[in-house]
Amino acid sequence: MADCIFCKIVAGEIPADKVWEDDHVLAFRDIQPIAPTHVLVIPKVHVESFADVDEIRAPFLASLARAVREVAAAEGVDTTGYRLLANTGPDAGQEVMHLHVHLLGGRPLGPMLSMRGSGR
Ligand code: DGP
Repeated sequence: MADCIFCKIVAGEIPADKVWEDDHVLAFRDIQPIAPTHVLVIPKVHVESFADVDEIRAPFLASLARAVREVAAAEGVDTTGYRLLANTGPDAGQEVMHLHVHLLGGRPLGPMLSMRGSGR
């Protein structure tokens, strides 16, 4: 998609620190890491979010799962643990409208959600 920054990374038009890829999925380091391991795993095809994953776009999901497994092992967080996070839509603060899974690890990650603000 023309104006999508992650599509440009897939196309090689913008540089990225790539750590894993196959025909369907690319994994690269987040430009603003919040943990020692902070890798983004994305489908090469443009899909906005998990809300847009249907039967036609679903084939990348197996690659995504494999990427997570292999990146976690390569980063040495497969035994210590890691968090997968996919911000979806405005309340989650999704900034880049191309589906991406954050793989975070390398330190204790604390509670899943910020304790600030109301839970309800
Ligand atoms: P989210 O808030 O879930 O949409 O996270 C988007 C993430 O994408 C954010 O952590 C920063 C990262 N990011 C944005 N632009 C670039 C870029 O050009 N290169 C890389 N490597 N990461 C980017």
